[in-house]
Amino acid sequence: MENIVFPQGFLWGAATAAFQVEGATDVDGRTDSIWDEFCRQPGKVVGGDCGEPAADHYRRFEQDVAMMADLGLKAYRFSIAWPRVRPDGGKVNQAGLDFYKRLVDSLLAHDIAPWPTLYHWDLPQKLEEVGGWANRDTAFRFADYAAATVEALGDRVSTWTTMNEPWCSAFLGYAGGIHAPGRTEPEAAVAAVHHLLLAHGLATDTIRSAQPDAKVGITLNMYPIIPVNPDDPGDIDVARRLDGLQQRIFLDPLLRGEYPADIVEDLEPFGFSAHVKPGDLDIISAPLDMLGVNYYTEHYVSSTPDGDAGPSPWVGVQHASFPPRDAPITDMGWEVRPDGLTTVLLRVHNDYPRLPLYITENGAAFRDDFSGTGAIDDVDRTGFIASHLRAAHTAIEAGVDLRGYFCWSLLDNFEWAEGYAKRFGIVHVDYDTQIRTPKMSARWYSRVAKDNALVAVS
Ligand code: IFM
Repeated sequence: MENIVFPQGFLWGAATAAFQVEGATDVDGRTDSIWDEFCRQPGKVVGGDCGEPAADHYRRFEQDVAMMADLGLKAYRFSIAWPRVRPDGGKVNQAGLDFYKRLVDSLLAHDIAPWPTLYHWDLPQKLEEVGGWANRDTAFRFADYAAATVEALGDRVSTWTTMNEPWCSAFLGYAGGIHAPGRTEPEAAVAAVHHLLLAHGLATDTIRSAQPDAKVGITLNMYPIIPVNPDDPGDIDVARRLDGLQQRIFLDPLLRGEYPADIVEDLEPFGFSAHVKPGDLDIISAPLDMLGVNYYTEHYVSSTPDGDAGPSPWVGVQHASFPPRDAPITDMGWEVRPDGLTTVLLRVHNDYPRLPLYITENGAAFRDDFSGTGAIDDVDRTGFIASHLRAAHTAIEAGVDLRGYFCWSLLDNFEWAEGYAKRFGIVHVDYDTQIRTPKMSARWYSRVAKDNALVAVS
């Protein structure tokens, strides 16, 4: 095995999200999120499943935290459920906050740093009923929710992430319709982009006012977007547009204080700039302490129509396609492209003002089988993580200020529109018994975390 050692203090963690693992969706005052409502609609989620019981993390968090400690993890990235803390987006619910206090206390007792994300897609359904993220007011409601959460947990939490992957919330949720709330309204999607960013900026200010020494960041999902035919002007233009919609429409306002001009122009037919009010970009571009990068694969795009693919999440681009190439694929159908992680990290490093980076998600769904001995030897997943850690290390050697890695996911969980069919966990969850079984990837990752170095897969 090559000698790949990570910088001293590199943070090794694992990630989950509230709706994907907690279960207990109707206890202690929690009310519906957009995902509870979306799952009830026939045909939206594979198997017709929902966030119940998920991995029952709400009731089993003590066991899960102890397991993380055994694995030697030093940080846990989880999300806080808005509909627990402010059910229906309204009054503060102490019982909801108390759950997160217990979780955070347990983490601290095990010397695991809590890394909460305030929004991982579970908008209170009542707020959706008055427009959701297409409504500017939702950004202010988010700041209220952030204020209540920071007031309750600020004495125990020092690192806050405002949002996870706003691209998914805006484009999959409001244009593609394949995530909650299932809308296929491009105009609403572009409004949502701006309001999610505004919500991030308002919450950042709220957190800093309440807790001046807090570290604040946001997590984006990033992919190299590559034209299938690099000599075809149509493919090149689709790649430009999609890169703009995937990456630059978030990175530029956050880190440069302006939206990319070409994308603003592309989105004019959908009324984008009408949502941007004086002063908004100053709020959105408040300095950050870190940026979270979620990476899974590369996207190859073409301007050639690929049949009736349904409503496009790519506003204004109907015919982008992602043809399969000659590469291994995961159970999600995603190509395994570790080099793309190096590309993404270098891109942020080179094109934007420098700030500490963390890989806040990376991992893979594969089918897992118990061997005769009752173990799960998930060689594919272990190899996936190893190859991506190598790619991350290459970026560090090239000068990228990468400070940590969170594998997705600690536990098998509810994979959104895919239901429970796809397993990303390094720990297997039997959804009938809720028995947890660390897979080979967990045992291997534990050694990596303890050694702060890549170790041989065995
Ligand atoms: O499960 C999701 C997670 O909620 C957000 N990032 C991508 C993961 C895998 O699809």
